[in-house]
Amino acid sequence: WCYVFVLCCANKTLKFPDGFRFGVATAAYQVEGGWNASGKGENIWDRLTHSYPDLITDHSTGDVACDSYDLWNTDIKLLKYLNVDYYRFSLSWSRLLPSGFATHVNPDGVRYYNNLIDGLLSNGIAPVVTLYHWDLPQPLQDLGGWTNPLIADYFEDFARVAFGLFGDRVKAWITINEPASICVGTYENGEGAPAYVESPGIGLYLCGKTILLAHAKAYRLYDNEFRHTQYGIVGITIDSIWAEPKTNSTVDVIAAEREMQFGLGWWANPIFSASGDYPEIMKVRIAENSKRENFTKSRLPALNPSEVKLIQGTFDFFGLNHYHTWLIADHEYQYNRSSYQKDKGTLGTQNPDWKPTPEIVPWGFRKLLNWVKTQYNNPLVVVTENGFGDAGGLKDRNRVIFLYGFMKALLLSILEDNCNVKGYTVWSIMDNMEWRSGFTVKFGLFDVNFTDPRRQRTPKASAEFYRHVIQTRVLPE
Ligand code: BGP
Repeated sequence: WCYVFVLCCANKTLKFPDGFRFGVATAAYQVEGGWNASGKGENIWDRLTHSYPDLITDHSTGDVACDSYDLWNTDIKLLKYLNVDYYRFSLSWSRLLPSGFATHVNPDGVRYYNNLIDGLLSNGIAPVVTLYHWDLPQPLQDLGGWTNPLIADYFEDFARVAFGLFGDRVKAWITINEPASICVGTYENGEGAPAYVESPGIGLYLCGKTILLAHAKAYRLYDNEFRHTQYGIVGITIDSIWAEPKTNSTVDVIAAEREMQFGLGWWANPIFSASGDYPEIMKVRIAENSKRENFTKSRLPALNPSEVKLIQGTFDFFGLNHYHTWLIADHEYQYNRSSYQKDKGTLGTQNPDWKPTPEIVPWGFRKLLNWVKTQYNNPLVVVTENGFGDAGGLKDRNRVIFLYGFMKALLLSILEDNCNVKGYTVWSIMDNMEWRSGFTVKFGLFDVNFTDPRRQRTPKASAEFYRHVIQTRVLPE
């Protein structure tokens, strides 16, 4: 409460521009539960948590999670309490299309999302819908997942079903959440499902091309078949750290820029830049390494001119997820195998001296927003995720410090740097199933009691803080 007090009594404030929007986010697998309810098919996170429990920190699953499958109405009450402008959630592909293919649509899945969407709208909250937030139907993984280019076509089929069913009421769509987490996480680090890495340095780039094509196909589909009747907007959400050079040596400064290009430019360059292709530095370095490793062709699959044409310009906004700043140094890896790390040639560390924790670096966020502005001609940016993870508790002081700092950085980027940022989304409205960390890491504005069958939700200090910011639309200077 003292934070709210500070806000009320501050005599100098910074005001968010008119029309600026505030929201919160979740993802289907992390909150819904109902993993096999009413016709839902199996997805890769169901498979991973059931078959390899040791890979999840607390051996938990998302079988029930926050039980939003049953408690969606309670969630709407929380959203109403915060008074957010919009709620960003994702569709469970296998709840709608149990086999992954559009051959059969599950009526109970449709009913579930219709209830949620209608409930939001009748409470004045706009639905912002992510089509894909990491829960690929298992049958598609069995075909190679995102390394198989055909998945882009099945994704397009899924998008057609979603636009057709919900597009009369959903006016903002995010095709794919965090391509880097999907491709690097799955096919390079094994952090994501299915948690095995077959071909480091190879699979992730195949995945990357499929993701770019999948996004572009869904965007073009909306343009060709839905935009003229539905009048919505479609974008992709890209995650990025801010890469701060570890020292001011030329090699570290170049390495930090390379880190940005390999992390964010990989996706944003083909979609948002005039070149319509991968960043030059990626093309050059991967081609050189591939040659040394006796490949005839670069491990980075080329985008041919018709693919460039398909992908380029497929955005109505730039969805940006941001959490951390890293100090980046130039680094040469001595592996004798292919590797993304070796291709990138960088080493990241966090600075233990950053206070109150190395995770809270608002100035990095401001630099990132400026970098996006400069690189991609000041696109309309919606921050689709930003938040702080801790071990839990209702007095979440560090989360309040985090949110205050990052919102202020964002606001200054608008007011002083002319960045075109129109929305801010907190990850997450409530504690949820944090992937491989299970329920050990909490990101919520609301606490969820996971031992209570009713999954009681309780506001934390950060919920009161965010609510107050939304109400007043100002921050103290
Ligand atoms: C994002 C995901 C969210 C959530 C969040 C947690 O990358 O889209 O689903 O898991 O990360 O943040 P962190 O990356 O700090 O673990």
